[in-house]
Amino acid sequence: MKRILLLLAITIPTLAFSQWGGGEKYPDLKPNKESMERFEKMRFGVFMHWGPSIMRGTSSWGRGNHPYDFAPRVPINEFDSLYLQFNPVLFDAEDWISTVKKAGAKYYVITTKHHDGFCIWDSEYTDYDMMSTPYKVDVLKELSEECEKQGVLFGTYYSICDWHHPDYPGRYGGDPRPRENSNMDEYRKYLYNQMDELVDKYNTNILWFDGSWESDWTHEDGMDLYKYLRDKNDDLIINNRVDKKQNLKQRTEHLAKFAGDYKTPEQEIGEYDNELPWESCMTITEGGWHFNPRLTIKSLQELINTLIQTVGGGGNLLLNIGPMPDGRMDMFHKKRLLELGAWLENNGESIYETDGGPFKPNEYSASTRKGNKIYLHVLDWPAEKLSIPKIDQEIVKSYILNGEEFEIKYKSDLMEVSIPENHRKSRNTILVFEIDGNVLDIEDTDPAVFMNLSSSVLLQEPADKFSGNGAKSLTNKVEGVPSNLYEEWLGYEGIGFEAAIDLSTSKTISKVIIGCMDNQDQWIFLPKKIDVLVSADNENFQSAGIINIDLKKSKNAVRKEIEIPINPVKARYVKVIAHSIVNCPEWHKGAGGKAWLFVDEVKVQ
Ligand code: FHN
Repeated sequence: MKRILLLLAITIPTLAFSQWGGGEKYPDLKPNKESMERFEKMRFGVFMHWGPSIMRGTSSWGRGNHPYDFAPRVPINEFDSLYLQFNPVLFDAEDWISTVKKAGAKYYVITTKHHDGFCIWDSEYTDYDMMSTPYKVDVLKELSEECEKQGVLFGTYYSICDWHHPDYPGRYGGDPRPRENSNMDEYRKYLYNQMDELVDKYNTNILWFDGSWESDWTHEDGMDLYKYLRDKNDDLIINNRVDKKQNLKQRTEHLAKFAGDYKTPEQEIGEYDNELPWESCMTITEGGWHFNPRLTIKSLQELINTLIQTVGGGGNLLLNIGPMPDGRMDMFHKKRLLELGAWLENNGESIYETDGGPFKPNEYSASTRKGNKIYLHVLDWPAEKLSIPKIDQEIVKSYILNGEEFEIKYKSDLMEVSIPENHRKSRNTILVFEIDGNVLDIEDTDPAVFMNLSSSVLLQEPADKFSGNGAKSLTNKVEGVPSNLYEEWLGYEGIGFEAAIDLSTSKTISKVIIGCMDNQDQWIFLPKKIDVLVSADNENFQSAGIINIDLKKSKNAVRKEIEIPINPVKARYVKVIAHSIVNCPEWHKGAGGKAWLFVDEVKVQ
């Protein structure tokens, strides 16, 4: 254990909870408080990815002979000529923005220039823009004016990397142009000139940067650009992708170093954080940012759950759709957005202007709060009784939003609530707790959980220091993160893990998933094997599934969801045995010493 504690002392830097903003070069340049508060209160925006690449059913990633199977390979000359056929004659800015508004979104971000370099506005600095297409309309101008007219906050996505521009050095898709012909200083001038256009002529409020990961753009560039923009217009909101390290979900430990006003987890719900602003950008389809008719659209339920768990975590949701080559919105995307808007029409008070918590999100619940009200969103009722961590403040009223009052049974440190099935709302039931005071004074607490959903019998006690939330860690639907060894994880030194889960009733099981950590720098390794056994009586168990895991060197600290496939079997008790490698391998710096096994969250499906 000393080794682990020693490493923890050395390797986890002190957290500098300063604001973001200009980064280490401009430490006094803080985000604009008013702009950020207004942005965070909006909670929901619509994102759009649109450009000539969609005529080949792809995005910038389809340009050239690239290594990715997710995008077709369009020869560079053909790709760079698509704009000559791009003629969205059915484009209608009024329809786009009124749909965004009816969706309940309060802000809007559109790709003005993606990695392929094509500009959807009339730029003075290039002919590779909308005015060179057969359509010859400055669509960005129309969208900006329409947002102004309809009271939707207008934002602009801009890719720093530009695989088309002759002065940008980065090359993609086997682009044969010699890097020596490029000139990054000249490209920076081009970029700054286009910033002037987007800010001064198109009145953007949000600079949503992307594509800063390539080495030609430096940390210094990111901080300088942030400073330049804020000097131009102090009200601007600028995301963290203006600088490096933008793909770190939780950049807490980099707060004082990098520039940016908010975090931008992508295609996932960001970690619970009511302190630092963050926004999850997600696609309305199963993957794919630009229009691609082959992609499945997500269900309304999934989108509502995503919105609730994002806002319940203290973040904004930026939901992306990809309009079609002819300028119309895909009718299915539009329908889904309007359905989401109808739900927000009735339930928006539990979303807009709220903070996340105090009950942290999990798979079937999340909470938001504002004024004297807590809104507990229950997304699913896998059992009758919901047990909620008791709060200190007195609850003066409790009712279903737009529904009946309900009773609370107080039990030691829990509040127990059961809502008759016929009173539960479809989509999700929102329980409102009114207190006598300000809900922001309430400490963040554990999530609400269902009684007897699965009381796990932990057969193997974890190490004292890494005992997470005890047995609850296995079934409270809260997932541990690699950056925090303490909160949720159960740690085992030199020994395996074993637990039996009581499903409370006999259920058909087809899959078991266990969360493990691979963090070899901290002596933490994945298990070498996992057995799953099932039983009807918690006495006689028989094997239901097994998986062997090859030991691989890894530099990263990651959470691994290990799935053990099961031939569907009915059982009430599920025993999971994760076999540790026991000793660190000979190639490891702790060769021969005891290896750790960290587990958390056993999901039985
Ligand atoms: O490569 C882009 C992708 O096309 C899309 O624009 C997303 C949206 O944030 N950003 C990059 C991938 O991380």
